Amino acid sequence: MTTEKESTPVVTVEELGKHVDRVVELRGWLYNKRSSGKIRFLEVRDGTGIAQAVMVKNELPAEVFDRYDLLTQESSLIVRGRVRADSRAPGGFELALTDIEIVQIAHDYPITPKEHGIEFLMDHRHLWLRSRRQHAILRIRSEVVKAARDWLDDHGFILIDAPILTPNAVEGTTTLFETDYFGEKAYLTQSGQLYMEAAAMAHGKVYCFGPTFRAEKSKTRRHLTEFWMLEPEMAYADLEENMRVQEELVSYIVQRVLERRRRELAMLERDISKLEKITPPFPRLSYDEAVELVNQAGEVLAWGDDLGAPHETIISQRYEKPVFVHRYPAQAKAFYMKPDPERPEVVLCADLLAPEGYGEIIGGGQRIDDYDLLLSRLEQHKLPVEVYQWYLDLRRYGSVPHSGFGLGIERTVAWICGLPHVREAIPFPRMLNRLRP
Ligand code: NSS
Repeated sequence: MTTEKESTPVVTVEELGKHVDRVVELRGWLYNKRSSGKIRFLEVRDGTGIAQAVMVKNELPAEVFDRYDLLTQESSLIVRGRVRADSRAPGGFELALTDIEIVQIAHDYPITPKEHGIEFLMDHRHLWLRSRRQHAILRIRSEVVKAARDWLDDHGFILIDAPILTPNAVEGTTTLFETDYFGEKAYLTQSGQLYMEAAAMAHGKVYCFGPTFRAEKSKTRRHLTEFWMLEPEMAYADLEENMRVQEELVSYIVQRVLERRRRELAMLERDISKLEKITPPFPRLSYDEAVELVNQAGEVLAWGDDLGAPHETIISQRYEKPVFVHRYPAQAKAFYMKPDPERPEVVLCADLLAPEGYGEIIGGGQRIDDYDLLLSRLEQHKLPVEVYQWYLDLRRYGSVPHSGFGLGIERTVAWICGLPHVREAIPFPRMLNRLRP
């Protein structure tokens, strides 16, 4: 004989709609509870969502009804009950409860429904992840990564993993995390780019996706010391082609989130109409035009300097779509950027600035393909040429024009979710003053 307990199907909150009028089992945690005398409500979360379970006093054995009193916030529990469609219930379905099993009682869960300060919440990040907003953000992050990878996989790009430990600096030497590698100096990678250039010469179109590290000593809403980057690289592609790929990719990511994570965007009260406008093509602004625009807006920016956060904010607030700023002065950019043959003082690069004041989410451009020029740039930047010999080989053996870019996942997620700071766009942020939890 099978008992009711054994025969009850285990379902998720997300699937409740498929089981209307059937008795099902949910396994999860108590998010909240409230009582109005003979009717009691449990908000049960199971990872896929939160469902309301209704307990009615004279429909339940007293010992089941009384378990309500024992349940505290975040206690783990298994509930069984009949699924009902109810337009008043969050999600449209609720459970008419028939049984509760308590798995563990949680005592004094530190994150209560009252307001907490950001440092307190960050100290409890391992628990804060369970909260509604954080839950929505990380589901959107997961969709952003999946969408980006799907687009690249469907457009002929091959995933090639870059190493984390490396002797090579990519983006300047001031933000390197140094470590000892059996007596040799090694760094945590700042970018997989150089390795992707090698891989592009083997596979044509490639990308890597992984964590990258920069010892950023400034506290801003855009900087982490560990962040995830998606880095496509293409042989025989110029700056123009590079920008076309970016606008297609970014538009696809945004539209996929709109399609598959609408509930989460609503939870975050994101203005969907702003995201619906993200379609190709994106406007293009030369660095020279950007300098003019910034100075007209009353900020000071001298020709030759890189754009800072306030400058990016001014530019990105002018447009409803992400905007490319291209052809920066060589002096403001990394050693590997190819000079514009028509104007060698600028390089064939472009940053993509997200709208609504978000600023840079992508940096990229065409790479130097000439051996002598690359060597002289390495020397000018005082980089140790011997550890770049392998990279120079790419210009010795079948060098071709090639381009690529790096899309910062956290900045992209922060923009799509409408977050004020990148720290909520990554599960466990690492920043100047935060290594824990
Ligand atoms: O420094 S980048 O502009 N470019 C590169 O690293 C190239 N080597 C990428 C390439 O061409 N393959 O960084 C790229 C993006 C940038 O636009 C941001 O979105 C993100 O990486 N980024 C960061 N996100 C969070 N925190 C920090 N500190 C950070 N630095 C860059």
